[in-house]
Amino acid sequence: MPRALITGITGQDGSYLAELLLSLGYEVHGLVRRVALEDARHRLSRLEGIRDRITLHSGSLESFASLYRAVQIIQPDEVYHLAAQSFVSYSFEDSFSTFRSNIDGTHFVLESVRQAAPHCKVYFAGSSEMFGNAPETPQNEQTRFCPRSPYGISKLTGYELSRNYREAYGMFVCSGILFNHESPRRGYEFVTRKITSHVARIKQGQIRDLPLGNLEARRDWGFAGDFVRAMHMMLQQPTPQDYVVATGQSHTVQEFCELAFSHVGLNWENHVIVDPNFYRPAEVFELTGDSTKARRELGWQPDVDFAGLVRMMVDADMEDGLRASGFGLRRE
Ligand code: NAP
Ligand code: F7E
Repeated sequence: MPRALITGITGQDGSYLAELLLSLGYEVHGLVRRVALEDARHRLSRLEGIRDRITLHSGSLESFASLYRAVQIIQPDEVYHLAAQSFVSYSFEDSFSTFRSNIDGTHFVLESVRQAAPHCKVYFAGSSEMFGNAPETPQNEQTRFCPRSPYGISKLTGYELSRNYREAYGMFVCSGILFNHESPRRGYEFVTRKITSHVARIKQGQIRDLPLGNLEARRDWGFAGDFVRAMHMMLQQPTPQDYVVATGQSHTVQEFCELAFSHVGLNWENHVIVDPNFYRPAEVFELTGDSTKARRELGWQPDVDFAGLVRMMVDADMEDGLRASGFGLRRE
């Protein structure tokens, strides 16, 4: 039975990946911050359905000792390094802690594997934010990186560290350059979940408005459940390589709003307010991925399209709202 360690298992991608690996017969271990174990109901909520089938180890990206210990004890065949300070906006507020978590944390994971389990394969969660305002559209593995945020810089450094460990020590390390992927498990601070959770609360009469920043920003949004399949596929290849993973279709924040509001019979223009507080000091205006290599070499393709994603997220938030207000219980 193959053994996997997932850092960031409590996050959106970590939870989907853990489910995928369990379904493939893996023994799944996850690294979690100690506080998560103290407040399991809240902090492990995304793992609710699989909690008794995975083993959690406490540790943090700030501590080499905790990462080394986890790798040494578990002796994994595959490490999926997903843990990170992942919110771009916050990286402008505190670039220092973002760099510490995302750069040092990645370095610690790679060095732990090198020292304690050198034959283990490693997946690094790279990001389309490494492209920034790229000189060409769509972006592929050859496109020049030009990050526009401390987050993007931290991911680019993690990507370079991963490449260096692969080249210097012959380790099997792959970076996925993943474009935005969303789901009903997305954090509420990201724009898609902010929109769908507000749409549900507006529809249910709890609030009236949705304050947003740049409505013209364009992103290539896919479904997280589709994207974690690509992470696993990368580590099953004969040689370690880096891959862009994306749907190839991009939409503006406004288009996301239009679809989300209209799905529940509302007009977005009656509710969305542009609030400059949500603008970023440096914006990435457009990202669209060319995942030809992943499709050709991994056989990967997404199952959920943009409209399907928006409907899935709005429906889930509507259901959550009804359950919280007791309607769901009354209906049953
Ligand atoms: P997420 O939901 O924000 O999850 C982040 C995970 O990292 C959480 O489990 C979090 O644990 C953990 N973490 C954060 N700081 C930590 C620390 N100091 N020590 C230990 N654990 C820490 O992110 P996601 O959307 O699943 O994304 C997964 C990875 O892919 C991230 O590296 C992200 O940067 C990258 N990525 C995401 C996207 C996307 O569109 N989703 C696209 C490209 C790349 P807590 O629960 O304790 O906070
Ligand atoms: O912003 C604009 C905002 O925060 C998307 C992370 O998973 O994907 C994610 O990063 C766009 C930006 O995601 C609001 O300015 C407008 O242009 O949902 P987001 P992100 O910054 O693209 C990449 C690939 C990652 O790797 C990251 O980890 O939407 N926008 N108004 C807004 N964004 C937010 N959050 N809130 C607003 O009110």
